[in-house]
Amino acid sequence: MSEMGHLKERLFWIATEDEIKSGKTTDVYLRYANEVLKAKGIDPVVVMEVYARSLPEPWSWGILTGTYEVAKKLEGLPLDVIAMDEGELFFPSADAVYEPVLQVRGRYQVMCEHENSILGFLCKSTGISSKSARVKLAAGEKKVLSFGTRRAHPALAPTIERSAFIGGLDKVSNVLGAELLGEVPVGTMPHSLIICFEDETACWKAFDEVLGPEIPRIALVDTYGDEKTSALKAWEALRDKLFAVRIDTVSSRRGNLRKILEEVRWELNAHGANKVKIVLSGGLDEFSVLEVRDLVDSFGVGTSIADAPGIDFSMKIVEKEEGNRFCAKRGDISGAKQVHRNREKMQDIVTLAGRTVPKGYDPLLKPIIKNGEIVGQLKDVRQIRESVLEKLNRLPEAYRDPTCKAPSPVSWEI
Ligand code: PCP
Repeated sequence: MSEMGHLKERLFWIATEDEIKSGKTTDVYLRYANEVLKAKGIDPVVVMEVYARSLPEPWSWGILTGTYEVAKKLEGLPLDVIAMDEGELFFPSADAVYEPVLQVRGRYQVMCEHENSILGFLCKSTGISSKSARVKLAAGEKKVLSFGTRRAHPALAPTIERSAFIGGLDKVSNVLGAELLGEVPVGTMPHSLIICFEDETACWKAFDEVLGPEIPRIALVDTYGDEKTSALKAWEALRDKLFAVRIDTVSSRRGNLRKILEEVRWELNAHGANKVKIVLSGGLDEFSVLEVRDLVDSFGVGTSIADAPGIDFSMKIVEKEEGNRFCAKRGDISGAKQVHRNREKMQDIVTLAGRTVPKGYDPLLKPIIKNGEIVGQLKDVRQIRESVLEKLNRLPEAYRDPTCKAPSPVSWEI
C-alpha cells in the first residue's frame, strides 16, 4: 500500500517474489476476464502459445531467454508447459505462420492472470540476450563485457547480467548479478577515481598498489587529455603491470574513433607496449563494435544491451478442448503447434502438434512443466551460454552479419 505516494511496506517500487508468483503483477483486464468466467462457470481447457510476429529491425533471429523464471513462476499450478530450450534460436516468420516459443495447456482461469508476467519474463530477457548475441558476433574473437546494469532499475541487475551472459557476453560487471551467476565480476576504474586523485599517474599507481593481483591493471586514459599521451603515461607508470588501457572518450571528443585507436595502438607498440591491450567503452553497439574490432581487445557495452528493445511476444489462445477446438483471433493461426528444426540445413518447419515431419528435423518445443511439476532440465547458465555460442558460430554468414536482414528459414506444413 502507498500513502500520499509514499510506499509503506517496501522501500522501492518493485514487486515482491510473492506478488509475481501469485499473479498480482497482472493487468486488471485479465482479472475482469476471470471474474466474468467464474461468475458464468466457464473455464475451458485451452492451449495458449507465445510467439513473436516480428523482431526489431534488422534482426534475423532471436535468442529465447526467461523460460527459467517462467518455470519457477508456474511451478505448482495445474498446468502443462512446453517450450524451446533457454538459449534456443528462433526466427521471425515471413508469413502468417509463426514459431511458437512456449505453450501453456490447462484451465484458462488458472493461467489467465499469469499472462503478464510470463510475457514480462520473456520479452525483456530475450531482447537483451538477442542484442548481446548480435554484439558478440560483431566482436568476433574479442571479449565483450556487460557494463549496462546502471541503465535500469537495480532490481533488474541480475536479470540483465544473466540475459547478457546467455547471449554470449564474456563477463559481467554487476557484483550481485555476477554472484548469482557464480561468475567473478569484472571492471576497470571510473573517471571519478582519477578526479579524486586529480593526477592520473598517482591514481593508476594507487590502483596498482592497493588492489589484489587478480584484478587486471586497466588504466582509464581519457579523463583529462589526449588518449595517446595518457596511454603512454600509463605505460611509463606501470610498465609490465599495465594489462590494458580503457578508452571511454566522451562523444563530444570522439571525432574519428578509429584514428584515435590506431594512434594509441601505434604509439604503445612504438614504445614497446605491444602486450598492453585496448579496452573500449561508451555508447557502443553491434555496428560500432564491428567498425573497430580489429583495433580493440575488449569492449565494455552497457546501454545498447541493457536497454535492448523487448521482443513483441504475444500469448494467445489457439486451442480449446470444449466446443470449437481450433480457435484463434484474427491475425493468429489456430491449433497447438510444434517447430521442427533441421540444424544442418538451417530450416524450420511449423506443423500442428503431433504431425510427422521429414527425417533430420528435431522438435524444439519440449516439456518443462507437467501438471505443475518442473520436468524440464533447467540448465546451468554457462551450459546455456556455450550452446548459444555454438549455435551462433554455425549460423550462415547472412545470419551473422548484423547489418543485413537474412531471409526467414521458417516454412509450414498443414
Ligand atoms: C560508462 C561506464 C560504463 C560504460 C561507460 C557503458 O562510463 O564506464 O561502464 O557505456 P554505455 O552505457 O554507453 O554502453 P562513464 O559513466 O562515462 O564513466 P565512468 O567509467 O567514470 O563511470
